[in-house]
Amino acid sequence: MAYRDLRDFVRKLEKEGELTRVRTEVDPILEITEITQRVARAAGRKANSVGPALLFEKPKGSRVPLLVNTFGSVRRMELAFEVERLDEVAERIKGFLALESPQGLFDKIKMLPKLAELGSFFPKTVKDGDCKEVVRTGADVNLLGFPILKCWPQDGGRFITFPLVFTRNPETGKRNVGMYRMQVYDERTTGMHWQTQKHGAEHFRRARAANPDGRIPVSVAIGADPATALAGMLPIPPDLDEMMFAGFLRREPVEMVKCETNDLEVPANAEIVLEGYVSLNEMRTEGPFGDHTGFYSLEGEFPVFHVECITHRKDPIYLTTVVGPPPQEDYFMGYAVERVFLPVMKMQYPEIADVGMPAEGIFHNLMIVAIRKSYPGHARKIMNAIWSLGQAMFTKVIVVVDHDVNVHDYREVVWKALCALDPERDVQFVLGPVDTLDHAQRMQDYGSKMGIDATRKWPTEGFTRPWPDEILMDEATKARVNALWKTLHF
Ligand SMILES: Cc1cc2nc3c(=O)[nH]c(=O)nc-3n(C[C@H](O)[C@H](O)[C@H](O)COP(=O)(O)O)c2cc1C
Ligand SMILES: [Mn+2]
Repeated sequence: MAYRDLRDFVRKLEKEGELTRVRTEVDPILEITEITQRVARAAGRKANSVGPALLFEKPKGSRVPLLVNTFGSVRRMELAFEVERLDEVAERIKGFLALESPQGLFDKIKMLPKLAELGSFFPKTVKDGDCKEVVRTGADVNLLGFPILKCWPQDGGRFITFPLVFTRNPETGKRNVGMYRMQVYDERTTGMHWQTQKHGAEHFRRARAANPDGRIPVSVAIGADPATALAGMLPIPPDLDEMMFAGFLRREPVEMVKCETNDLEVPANAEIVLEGYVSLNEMRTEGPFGDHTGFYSLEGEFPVFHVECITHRKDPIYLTTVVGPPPQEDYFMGYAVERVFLPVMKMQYPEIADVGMPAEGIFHNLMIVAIRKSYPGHARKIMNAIWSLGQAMFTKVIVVVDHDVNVHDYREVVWKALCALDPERDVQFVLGPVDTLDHAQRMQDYGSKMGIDATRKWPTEGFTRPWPDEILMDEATKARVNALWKTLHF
């Protein structure tokens, strides 16, 4: 059974010993961040987590409890998707992808139950929802009633860090949901930090081209059942509905309810909903913000979100996350995405054996790709493929290794990749779109990327010297020493 809502997941985490309640009053201004950092350090790296989920029951200045670190471990990501291993989600996706192009009648018949199942994941519109237990309009609209974090000392203000931002493509009417941070300017105004290449920004640009002085309706849901809450960060193609994908993940449709003051729909089980609009002719300075790069993202000009109505549950939980020097909670969200979408990558590029993205590579800075190389230049073909694959376009450094390198063992990667290099020959630079948050590039959103071909080089690639074997002991010697081992008293 899918989680009904966020509190249902909180109950599950508590039962599994994955959640700690903090009953002392703590300030959402900086203090909660410092506590999450200390909890993460105490957990250490070995536990594959940044410590337990934390429910702050008494954030200073608000009556609303705050939930953070919710998804900060591999185990909690598995609990969120209700699987034993993340690979199970990947297997399910593979099952659906394999449906493509049936070969004959038998294949077509076999497809039907799967297609019916797929249909059953579509979001369902309902008349009412718990997110509307309290409806606030007019003077009653006040964001400052929620325990919104100021995360780091140089942050430009308080930021809503775990929102689901709902917009519609003004041309196709298709829904998008993105997780874009929102700086709180005052009781009813925030920034809207959708980065240039993201779908919300594209909706904004298309609407502005048609009507430069108009506005677009925007609604924001905060806190929902885990699959729905996480859907905003999924790197899926434009016009593919994140709410459909959430339904797929939770194996039950997401129930959507129409907003009070605009025509958008939001998850009925949300904890808090902000309804309003973004003006197409208004930009405002946003930032700085202590970001997931471990550095501050500097001030920039971004659109402004005006809140006209707030609805929430009687006793809402405010869901948030802290980003900062890696690893933080978001590393585990990214890791789950990497595992879940690997089969999609492999479907298109079967030569890909595995992909590894170290936490310190902050998603976009480093991708290690192992391939089963089968023709000259194959490693470079894969680099170009990755730079053209959705948000993987941002990957600053791609290291391509042979399939027998374990991409998750970074020591092995450093050792073998560096041994395989003739740097001048094996490094490829390209220009193209880069991550908005990349502060080292010559300009925002546009710059360079690097691919390293760290595969064994072939004669057909112009390498005519012999390539040495890796040192490995022979089996016969190992067997003889196995027999001797106990007598050696090590
Ligand atoms: C914790 C966290 C914070 C994020 N903040 C932002 C942000 O402020 N702006 C942004 O454009 N993307 C942000 N992202 C990444 C987007 O959520 C992600 O790229 C998503 O796929 C965007 O949705 P879209 O493809 O529908 O535009 C964040 C992701 C996470 C996990
Ligand atoms: Mn999208």
